[in-house]
Order: sequence, then C-alpha cells, then structure tokens
Amino acid sequence: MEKTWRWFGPNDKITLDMLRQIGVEGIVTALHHIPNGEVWTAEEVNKMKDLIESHGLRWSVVESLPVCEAIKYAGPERDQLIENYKESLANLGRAGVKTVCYNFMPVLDWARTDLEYPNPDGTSNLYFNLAEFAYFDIHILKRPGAEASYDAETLRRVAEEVAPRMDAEAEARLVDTIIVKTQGFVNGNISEQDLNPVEKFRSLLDLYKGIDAEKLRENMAYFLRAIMPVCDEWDINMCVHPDDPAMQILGLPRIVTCDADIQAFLDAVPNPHNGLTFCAGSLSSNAANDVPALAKKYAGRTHFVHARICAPKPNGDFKEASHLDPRLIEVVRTFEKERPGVPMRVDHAPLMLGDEKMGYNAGYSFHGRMLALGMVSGMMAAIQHSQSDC
Ligand code: DNO
Repeated sequence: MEKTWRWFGPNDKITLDMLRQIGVEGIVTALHHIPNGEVWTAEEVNKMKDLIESHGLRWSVVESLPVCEAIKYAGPERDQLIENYKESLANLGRAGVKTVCYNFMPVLDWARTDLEYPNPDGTSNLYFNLAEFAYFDIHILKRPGAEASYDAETLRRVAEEVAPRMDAEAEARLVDTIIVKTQGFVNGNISEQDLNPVEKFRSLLDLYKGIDAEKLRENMAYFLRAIMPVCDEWDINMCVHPDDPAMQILGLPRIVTCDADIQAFLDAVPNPHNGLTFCAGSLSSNAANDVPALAKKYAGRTHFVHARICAPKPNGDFKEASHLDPRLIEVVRTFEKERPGVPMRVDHAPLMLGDEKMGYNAGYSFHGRMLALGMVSGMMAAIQHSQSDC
C-alpha cells in the first residue's frame, strides 16, 4: 500500500517536511478553505498540488470533497450542486489527483463523546460512550421520541450513571465534543464560531424529516450516476467513507454501516469508479461486522484504506484499539496482497508524549499517528518479505 497521511493544509502544525522524515509517501488533504458546494477551481487545485510536490510528496487522495446536505436530502439546489461537484472532479482529474473520498452521512460526520479517554499507560484515546450520547440526544438536544432509539439497559445507564454527574459544565463539554470539536475541522456545516451549536444542529436534523434509508439510498445512487461520466473520463476513483459509528444514530438514516449496505451501493451503480474507503475503524465500531472478512470481500472495490480498529463493548460503547490488533493485521495483509498500491493512512491514534498540548484536530495527533504508521509499516514490510520468500 502507499503510505499516506492526512494533512490539513498550510495551517497544519505538522509540516510536510516533518512527514517526509517519517516515511510518508503521499498526502491526503482537501481544500478546506473553500466552502461546501463551491467549485474547486483548477487554480486552487494546482496551488495545493504544487505546494505538496515542492516538498517531494504527491497529492494522493482528496479527503473529502464534501457532498452537501442538499444532495443527500434531495433539496431543490441538488442538481446545481452536483454540477459544481463534477466541475471540481474534472479539475482534480486534470491535475492528476484521482482518488476522492467522501461520505453520505446526514448531518454528523463522525461521533465520539470523549476525546481524551485515559489509557492505563498515560496516553489517551477517542471514546464513544453510548449512554452519554443518549443523554445528549434525550436531555440536551431533546429530540422528540429520542428515548425510543435506545434499549432499556442504555436508558438505565443514562439515568443512573450519566445524569447524576452531568452539570452545566459537563453538558457544555459534551456539546463541544459531539457537535464542535469532532466536526469543526471536517464538516463544513458546523464551525467553531457558531454561538448556538445545539440550535444549529437541530435545524440540520430537521432537513431529514421524511427521509428514510431507502430514500437516502436513492439519493446516493442519483448522485453517483450523475458523476460517473466525469469519473470515467478522468479515471477518478470515488470512495465513500463508512458511517462512523457504523450504526443508526439520532433517528437519521445511515446507509454505509455493514456488508449488506456496502453491497447495495456497489450494486446500485456497478462502475469500478464507484468504490469504498475501507475504514476498518468505522466498520469495527459495530460488533456485528467481521472486519477482516469484509476486507477480503471488498478489496477489489476499495480505493483507499483507513488503518485503525475499534474495540466495541457489549453495552454499545467503543474505544479505539491498538494498531497492533490482530484484526488490523489481517486487514493490512489482505490489502497488501490484493491491492499493493492502494493509498492507506493511519487514523485516530492516541495522544501521547506531549501531543495533548499541541491542539491538534481530534484524532490527528503527531506522535500517536507516527507510532501507528511505524507499526503498520512494520506489518507491511513483514508481509512483503514473507510473500517474496514464498
Ligand atoms: C474522521 C474522518 C472523517 C472522514 C470523512 C470522510 O476522523 O474519518 O471525517 O474524513 O467522513 O468524508
């Protein structure tokens, strides 16, 4: 696999020169300064490409070219937004940037309740506590009918374990984590400057009234069918990111969570340019998914790999597990053998050795990711070596 790294552009505290020193070959980035829905002009695309290349690296993957909510819920402006999307794709294709990651998750790009969950060794990780998330949904967001989305045991935990320790400060922290800190840097709907993020969030949820999974699937297929001719012309591989976590949340339809979902969107638009970002981490957040088996099944339609893995608990909580987890080794083995050149980046590594003081985007530490990249690079070398011995 090609060793890539998510870099957030010239304002990222981690520089391209630092990345060259740690074995990174390709850069994963986006034109974060362009608002969702606007065209990425050839000039802006080339500026970013030249900057990356001037540091001896290549722009391997776009993560993400955002799909606006109106495309997802089929608002009146969707056809114009799709035209803009096609223009951006063509400009990327002309510049030789041919792998484009996106997601089709309504409203929320990804969800965690704790960004610094302590590990016994002094490092910390991202964590998802289902009962805290349910508390946010029921008591802060006050979504009508929210209780019905949770089982009795989760509701018991909300009442007995979470509610008693929630005060105004803890609630504000939870809102900041779920709506702002995890979203601000990747989700163009939400900004760190929003004065009332909860209100903003409610109005985003309202956009999906009446949109169920079937409708969302139709809208995704509509979008993919419309852009495939441009992808064919420029040989661009689209790769949808699975829903994170890979389960239903906040009463929103979620359609990239499991084997059947993946098969459905691939079958809906059977074009090799319609593919998957194999985010082992997102898929493993749902204990029902056999992630190594999914990697084997979908290697041929995978255009980008996210190397991380979660440890789900029976109560629905999960934390990011070590990059040395045997399931991740199996995933790496599959892609190394079946898709040797596919871009891969490590993801959601721990905060360690001073990372916590640096203000990195949530999940995107330097030391933690560097260690994880070292681990995955070691696996890749071992796999390549044993292959050449056979
Ligand atoms: C979170 C990321 C996601 C991902 C997008 C892709 O850390 O994995 O934000 O980049 O969902 O569109």
